[in-house]
Amino acid sequence: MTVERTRLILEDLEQTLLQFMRKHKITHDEYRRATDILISTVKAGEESLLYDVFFEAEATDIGNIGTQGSIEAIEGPFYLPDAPRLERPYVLPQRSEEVGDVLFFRGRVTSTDGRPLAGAELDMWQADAEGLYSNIHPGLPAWNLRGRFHTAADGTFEVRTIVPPPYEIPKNGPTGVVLDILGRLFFRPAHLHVKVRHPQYGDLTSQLYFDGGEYLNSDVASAVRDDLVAQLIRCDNPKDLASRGLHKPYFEVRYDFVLVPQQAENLRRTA
Ligand code: MBD
Ligand code: FE
Repeated sequence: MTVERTRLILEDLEQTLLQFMRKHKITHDEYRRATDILISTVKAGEESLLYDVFFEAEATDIGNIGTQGSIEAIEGPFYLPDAPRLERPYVLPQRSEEVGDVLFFRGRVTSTDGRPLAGAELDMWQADAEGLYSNIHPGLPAWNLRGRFHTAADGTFEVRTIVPPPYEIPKNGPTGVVLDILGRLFFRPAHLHVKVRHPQYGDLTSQLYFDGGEYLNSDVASAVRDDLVAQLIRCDNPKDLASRGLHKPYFEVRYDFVLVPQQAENLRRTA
């Protein structure tokens, strides 16, 4: 982002908001209420939640225009860098009795020209069965259900985790207060977050939803896109269970990522 562009956008934002204030004859009390709400998001530990729920999907849609690769999804407020690096066979860090159905997430990472990408890093994070994110919400082990791992020589990956539940926005915080005033639903459909990285390619922030799941059509963050909805397949075949060493039915979800070479990505973004 150049200094010129930053100035242009800030000036337009200023003019747009001043016009909006005149249009609604915003009083000083109303002005102060607005700044109080914005300040209280930080005090409530909802640093980015309010903004991501209302505005992040628009930015990803704009960024996805004309891409040759997999579309981006909203990052949301709960990504943290430096998650644990996992060893094969990959299993997201979890408690010994982690609640939730076992899920194998697998797929392949390729370049836009179809070549499989070995050594691409996947950086995953998700909610536990109660809808809580580790290192954000209290009461969970550090880095629970967060981890980084790599694709194999043929570009494939597989990681074991649990099927996440839908996520409910906290009712008592400032984001909840705003949603309540607007009469909105508080839910996001169940989802997996993942960033995909490779040195010669642009980073991709994705998020996968499950076909047939609740709230796909009423996401409070308006962030579900058809390309991000994957089939959740239930597996109860005794042979598969035995080969996985499992005694209960489990689930599989498959998603293939297409990364755009860095040079082509830079050209598109500045076009
Ligand atoms: C989430 O888990 C999330 O991904 C977003 C965008 C907002 C709130 C919670
Ligand atoms: Fe999330």
